[in-house]
Amino acid sequence: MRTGAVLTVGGSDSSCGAGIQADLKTFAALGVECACVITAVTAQSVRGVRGISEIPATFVRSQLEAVMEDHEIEYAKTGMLYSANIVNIVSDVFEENNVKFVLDPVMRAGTGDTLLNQDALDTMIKRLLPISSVVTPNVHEAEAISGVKIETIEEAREAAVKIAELGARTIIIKGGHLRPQTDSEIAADIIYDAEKDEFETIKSRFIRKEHVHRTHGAGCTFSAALTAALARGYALKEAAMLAKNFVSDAIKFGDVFENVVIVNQTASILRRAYRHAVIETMKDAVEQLRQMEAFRMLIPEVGSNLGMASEDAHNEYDVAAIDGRITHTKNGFRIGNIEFGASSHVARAILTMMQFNRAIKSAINVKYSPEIVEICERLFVVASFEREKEPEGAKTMEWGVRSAVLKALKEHGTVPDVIFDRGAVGKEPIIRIFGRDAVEVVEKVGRILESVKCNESFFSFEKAH
Ligand code: PXL
Repeated sequence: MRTGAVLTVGGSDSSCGAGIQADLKTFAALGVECACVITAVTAQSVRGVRGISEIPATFVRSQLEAVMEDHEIEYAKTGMLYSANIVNIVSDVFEENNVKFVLDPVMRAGTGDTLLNQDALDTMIKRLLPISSVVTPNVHEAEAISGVKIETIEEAREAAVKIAELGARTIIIKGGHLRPQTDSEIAADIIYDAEKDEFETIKSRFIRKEHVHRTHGAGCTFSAALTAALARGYALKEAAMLAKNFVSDAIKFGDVFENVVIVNQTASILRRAYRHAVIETMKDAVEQLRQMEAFRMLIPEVGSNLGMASEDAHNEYDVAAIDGRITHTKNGFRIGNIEFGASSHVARAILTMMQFNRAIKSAINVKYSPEIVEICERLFVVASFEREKEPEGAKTMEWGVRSAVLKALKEHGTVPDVIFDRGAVGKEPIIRIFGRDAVEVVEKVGRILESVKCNESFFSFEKAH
């Protein structure tokens, strides 16, 4: 039994932004099983291609045969094919096995370096174009294939018709390079269905980034996402829309390096997954907290807040917390809704802690009393800071948490579970309990409350308040 998979045939990009690496990251992000066949290995940095080592065409065939032994190819894509020999081998194998595929007619890297020899282009047009399901040239590639100079959307359509005359069934001309010509804020991808003689246009906003001249990996990412969507059973227009959204996110989340956006295929999907996981964990933690009636005793005047940061957190908006905090009611306490960006204090305490141990992503603030500190000291690693020593202009959470963590690291070799301060004029003293996630933090609260129950002196404290 062979398993289904999508296949990419292309070159290795040592910078990992484009090529086979971009394809595999895209396939992984979209959750499709995959296989890959390497045609050439490039040595490249963001500045350019230093060298290319071609894989012998016979070995490209071996790779294709090995892949087909295990996998039913649901859909394939081709990227950098480099030589006419390789184009011929890929054409032979795809023909023999009736492989449906997206032809991404990669010719040059963004730096201008050649990734397809001239005779290979001729062979690609002659042999691969007519058996492809979709061909996805950018403006430059469409010009090279069709011979039509493209400066307007009308000229892009004219080129698409020419490419169809060469045998292509469906042509998607990507509009990403058209802006300098059209000076428009809209990027339009043109889809031409040759059989129906119909055009569609997918419009989207250009993504603006400061000081950016170009992107690296966008073309490969688009064709890989398109291939995955087609394999999954999307109709062509919807597959193209998915691919377009996917590549837009990959550009938005890409890092800028030397004025080039290195697209990031996984950040957007991971961000959503991380945030979803945080909300689920927060819900569990809140449910557990609700069961702890005695938690009422631990709510400070300012209210309590429970927060948890997302794995990829950069700022307070990446930390979920309780909107409106946890506050006293007549007979118990009330917990607001869970929302990202709902806390400033607890969020900043967590973000500061994460600078020392990225795994500690959650905290709650509770009422200070010497008795609770004593219980914490029996159960956990505890550190403190003194507001009186805070330097002028410092932010309390950042400075306080930082100095307490540094003390704990020095004394215990680990970040603390608990950080307290005794307050100052107009500032309520607070205890903060940290943990890897919100459930662990609430479990720590539970352990404190268990100890409180066994602690006579605390009951007198409770009565007194
Ligand atoms: O983006 C086209 C491309 C395809 N394949 C490889 C590449 C590039 C661009 O740099 O390096 C291997």
